[in-house]
Amino acid sequence: MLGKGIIGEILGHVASKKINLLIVNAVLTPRQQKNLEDKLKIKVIDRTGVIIEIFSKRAKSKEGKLQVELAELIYRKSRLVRAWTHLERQRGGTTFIGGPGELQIELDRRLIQEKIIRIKTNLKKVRNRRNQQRKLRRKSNFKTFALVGYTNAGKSQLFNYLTKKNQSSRSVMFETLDTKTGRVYLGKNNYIGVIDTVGFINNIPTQLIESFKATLEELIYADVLINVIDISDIDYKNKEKVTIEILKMANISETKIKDMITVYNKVDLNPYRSYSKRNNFISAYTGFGIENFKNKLMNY
Ligand SMILES: Nc1nc2c(ncn2[C@@H]2O[C@H](COP(=O)(O)OP(=O)(O)OP(=O)(O)O)[C@@H](O)[C@H]2O)c(=O)[nH]1
Ligand SMILES: [Mg+2]
Repeated sequence: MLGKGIIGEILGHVASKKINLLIVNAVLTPRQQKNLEDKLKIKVIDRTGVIIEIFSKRAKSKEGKLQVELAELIYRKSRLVRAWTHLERQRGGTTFIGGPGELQIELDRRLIQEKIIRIKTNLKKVRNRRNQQRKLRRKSNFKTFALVGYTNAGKSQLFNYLTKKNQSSRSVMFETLDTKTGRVYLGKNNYIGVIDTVGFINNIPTQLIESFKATLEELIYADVLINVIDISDIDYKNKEKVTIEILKMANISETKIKDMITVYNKVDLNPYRSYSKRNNFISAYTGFGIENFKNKLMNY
């Protein structure tokens, strides 16, 4: 992935600036990561490693923590397996088979596998509990709308504005990891349920999608999805596409994706452009366009 010239350049920086960690903004195979570490003699982490690290900092609820731990373990396990085959090959020429290092890795691998199974069992309980809660919600006859979109788009801010709840909303990545549900009065005796959930990112590690099944399942059961887009972001069109890709990866049906409502948030950050309230331009911060938007939801 990186040629000799680039490696030489990085080595130069490592030496002259006393760098001790290289972060690669791409997904590395365990082998690539190991080769880089061997060459540079410093720790290397890839995009997946960084994202999982951020997730583990944000996880607060039991469910969130379990899901992140699962992602971490799956990530670590794949690295152990490759390291093991690598060691094995190195020893190929000798008669020394099954040294202590190998045994240790094998043990670690088994421990990790046991832990993975334990966490999956726990998560299954979480999913069952959620199923129960959903059934109760069904009985109330509300339509449910789930907020989806790129991390930092303003989903939680919009959720708070609509439900008058106090879901933490901050300008950091992956502030929300858990789903939260609230009720919104649309007027004329109409209520809906709104769900706030985890944000997405480009090149999301597959381990995370796999681990966040319980959370993402909420999207399968929601009646309508709302894609929240930060229109003040110059890259918003790309992010809109990323969200659709991830929804597909999370097994959301084509029709639900096709019928998704899109809202363009943060219009207050572009004060010199005039936005029409009718075209789902909103600001979850000032409240611009939200009454219009609520009226639209009433007709769903
Ligand atoms: N100016 C402005 N800022 C907003 C608006 N909506 C949200 N923000 C800010 O954008 C940042 C991110 O908002 P969040 O609501 O946490 O975003 P999120 O989509 O829930 O992000 P994740 O939980 O990470 O997926 C926060 O600092 C919000 O205050 C808006 O309409 N205008
Ligand atoms: Mg959020």
